[in-house]
Amino acid sequence: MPTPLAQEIDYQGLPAIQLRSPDGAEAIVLLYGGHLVSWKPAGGDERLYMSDKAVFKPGTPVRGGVPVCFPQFGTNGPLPQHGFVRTRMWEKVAARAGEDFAMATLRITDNEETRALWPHAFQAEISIGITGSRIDIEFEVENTGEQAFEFSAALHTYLRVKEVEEVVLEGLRGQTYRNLLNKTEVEERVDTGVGVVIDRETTRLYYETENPLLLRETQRSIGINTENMPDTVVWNPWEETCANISDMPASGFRRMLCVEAAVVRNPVQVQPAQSWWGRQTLIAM
Ligand code: TA6
Repeated sequence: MPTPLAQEIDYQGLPAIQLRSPDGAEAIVLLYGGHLVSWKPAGGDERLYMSDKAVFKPGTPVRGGVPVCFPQFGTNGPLPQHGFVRTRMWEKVAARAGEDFAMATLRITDNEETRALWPHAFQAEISIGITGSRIDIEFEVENTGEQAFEFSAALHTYLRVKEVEEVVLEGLRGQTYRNLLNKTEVEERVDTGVGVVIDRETTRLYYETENPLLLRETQRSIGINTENMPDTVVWNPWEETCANISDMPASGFRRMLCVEAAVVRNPVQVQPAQSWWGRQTLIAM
């Protein structure tokens, strides 16, 4: 039986926590960004995409894994794209391995720098829990100030796939989505396909999606469940946009599909001393 562990390591020059549950599931989360960079279910291969050209330097978002987007998703507001917590250091709150799991919790709190961008007192935590073929990624936000605030957020999960043209994302049929590629007007459609296939640049915000979603590959699948994160973003840059992303190899778009648990359409409001949480669960099959 593999030795369970929850230990601090160096990952690409950055402090990180490595988790291993007794059944052999493994994960690595960076203190930078509270960013999950690796997940291997028990007895399985890596299931998160990480770009070969990812930059591991404070200030630059890491291309792959699970970036935490908060308190703004995308460019929909005055903040930097996807907010500011993905490019800041978090601190370790807890990390342990038990009889059938391993888990870590990391925290980020407002400071002078964040208040200059977003004038609110907050505490946010990311908790990663692994066991067997399952990973739970839970994001919690507490309002520690005296004024209510509003935010949008996403767990911008980059799933690793063998060949993106061979995958089908099931569970979105009949759901309304907004095509975010159309920047000039709001273009909303209802998905009528049996499954979403990726054969072009795709950036869709699906509203209020249902559980579970299933990302099916030829030989394997991933089940995706969310709680309190009602929207789902599906992103693949495809060839041309990928060629313009400096931290992604030219063929990188073939090895990934982002299926993001998000709360975007109706931003979350948090009153003073109240908190909110959302979760994405992945099950490897
Ligand atoms: O979630 C989809 C998206 O907002 C895309 O529009 C694309 O820009 C992507 O995220 C990556 O964003 P990033 O800032 O990490 O390059």
